[in-house]
Amino acid sequence: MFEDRPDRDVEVVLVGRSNVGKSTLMRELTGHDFSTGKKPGVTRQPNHFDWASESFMFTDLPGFGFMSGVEADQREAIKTDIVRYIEGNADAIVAGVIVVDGKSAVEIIDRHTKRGEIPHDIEMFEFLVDVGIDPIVAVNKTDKIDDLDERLDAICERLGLYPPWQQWSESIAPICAKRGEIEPLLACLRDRFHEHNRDDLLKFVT
Ligand SMILES: Nc1nc2c(ncn2[C@@H]2O[C@H](COP(=O)(O)OP(=O)(O)O)[C@@H](O)[C@H]2O)c(=O)[nH]1
Ligand SMILES: [Mg+2]
Repeated sequence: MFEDRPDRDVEVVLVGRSNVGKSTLMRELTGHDFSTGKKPGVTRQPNHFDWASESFMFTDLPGFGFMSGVEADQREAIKTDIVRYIEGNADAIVAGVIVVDGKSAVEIIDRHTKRGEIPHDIEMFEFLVDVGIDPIVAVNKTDKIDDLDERLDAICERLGLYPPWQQWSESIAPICAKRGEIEPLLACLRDRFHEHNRDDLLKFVT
């Protein structure tokens, strides 16, 4: 189980497979670089970035799914930790952001589905809904995608959200974390803060 969670009333969590750009996005959201000195994709403990004065924090949870050099049972243990963390802190979590690699997400989802497995991202989406957290899907690496609208429609379809994706702009946020183009996600976060009557926190997502 993860330890050392700062005691904060309001939290935004980032979840997603390894290498989708969570740490890069975290850097854009907080201005702090968490990747220094660490190999990408090997974070096994959450990275918290918090403001004690506001009782607010962003949390980058460890990656799930395939990671080279990590055994299957270890991956399962990380996933269990993530699920328990979100369940245990659901009251504080005002937004759960599932980060996906827009270029490969559909292919990976379909590969798992063909094998009769529930794809990790779909499972996480449904899990967040179950614990009362409306998921936001941040579709990252849009710089690598030519047919963005089609991709976003395909992602919506896999999530059970009826296309076109523009109907779901409160839940689907195309971003390019590497270039700092994250406004669609910030807009989603502003919505969630407002819904939770926390307009005082809007300054963190402008
Ligand atoms: N092309 C592209 N690459 C990105 C983007 N965001 C992150 N990356 C790259 O994806 C790789 C994994 O990023 P990282 O933030 O470590 O992913 P994490 O494992 O989910 O934390 C790195 O090489 C990043 O530079 C993006 O918007 N576009
Ligand atoms: Mg990372």
